[in-house]
Amino acid sequence: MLPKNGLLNRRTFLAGSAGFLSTAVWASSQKDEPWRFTSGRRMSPYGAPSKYVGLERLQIGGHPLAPEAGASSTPLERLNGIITPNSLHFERHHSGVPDIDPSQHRLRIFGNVQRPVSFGYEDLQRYPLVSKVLFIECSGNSYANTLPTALDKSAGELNGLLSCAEWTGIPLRQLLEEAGYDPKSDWVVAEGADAAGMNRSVPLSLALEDAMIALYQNGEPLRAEQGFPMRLLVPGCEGNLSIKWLRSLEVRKNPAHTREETSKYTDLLKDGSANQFSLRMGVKSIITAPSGKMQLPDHGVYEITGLAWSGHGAVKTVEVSADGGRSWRAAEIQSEPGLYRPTRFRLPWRWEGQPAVLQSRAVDSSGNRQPTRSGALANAAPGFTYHYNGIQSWGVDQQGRVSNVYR
Ligand SMILES: Nc1nc2c(c(=O)[nH]1)N[C@H]1C(S)=C(S)[C@@H](COP(=O)(O)O)O[C@H]1N2
Ligand SMILES: [Mo]
Repeated sequence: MLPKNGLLNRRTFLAGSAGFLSTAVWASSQKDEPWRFTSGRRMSPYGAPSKYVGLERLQIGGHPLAPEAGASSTPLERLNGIITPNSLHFERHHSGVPDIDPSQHRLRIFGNVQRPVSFGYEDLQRYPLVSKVLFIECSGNSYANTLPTALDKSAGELNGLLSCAEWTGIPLRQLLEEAGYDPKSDWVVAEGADAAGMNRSVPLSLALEDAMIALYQNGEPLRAEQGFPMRLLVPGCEGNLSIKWLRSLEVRKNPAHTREETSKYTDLLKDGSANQFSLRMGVKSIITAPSGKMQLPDHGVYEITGLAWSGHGAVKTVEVSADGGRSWRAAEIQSEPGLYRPTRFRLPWRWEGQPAVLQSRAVDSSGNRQPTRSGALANAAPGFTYHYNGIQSWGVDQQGRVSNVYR
């Protein structure tokens, strides 16, 4: 009756068969619930997680000579749903987090425009704003899985340069139109106000299509780490393009060929050539539970769950395997699909001590399929680290210990 791979019908949980979850027991004692008998603490100006929930960004740390330059990742395995709380959004800073006084910050639009313009923070608040739920993924995300041996790390440590928020801001098109952009130009060069002066060339077509100047993140003003007072967001594209602490936009005929699009964030191929401006992030999915470094407590039914996203559209399907890719079953897509919006997928699985390799693979609305690890690395030069979207495999041994493996 039970399929050998343990994958169950996605409606099994709903069917509510008695005793299915062996964790349910009857406890009648009340004496261990002191909080029922005295008032709790009073209100607080800014909320914090329960002290029983220790949530932290992972791998916080940077360059040995300049520790403020580095990255921290989202603990994907500790979260659920699709939204990343602002305090846990991953960070990537090339020169640390600047402390910008919004009253002294301006956004300038110049170059091939009829009227160079500049906006203060307060000016931008007066525009009609739009909200979008979008992922940001660093193109260096999951690079550890391109290394020759699989590292024993958690889902967040390996793949947590990915976060998702509801961003609210002004469509960039509106500001470019106000400046009177030259339609014969092809690029907009965006620059940040951090000491790195990070700058990137954005195709004008993308800038006009759906890029935005974000002012709010999950309802509150942007966090300093995410670019306060304002950042560029180019949906679906590598995080590096979404310039934080945005101070200028120059409309130009040609790209600027900045450091971040020549020596970095390009894809070096086996034949010695390199792809430049490979901006969209490939279709990808990650099982967040059960996942690396976890321990399954007992035999029984588990929900396999994770996140899927694509820079080429919406996620269409996610399939899950428990036998390293020999057999697959469609997972339930739980969140409403949307462009560049991650989806949460779920599938019940029964584990009775059998060794297993858990995998997920996604297909997006443009027909792209997430490749296997070897497929994703097929054309890449050795040591290549950007835009890796191969299938993540989690091995489960007979003792229920889960770890990163290659298949
Ligand atoms: N000005 C500026 N913008 C920047 C960066 C930076 O260091 N400086 N880092 C980029 C990179 S590489 C990424 S992946 C994203 C990360 O955004 P986050 O820190 O909000 O997650 O911001 C991008 N924008
Ligand atoms: Mo990045």
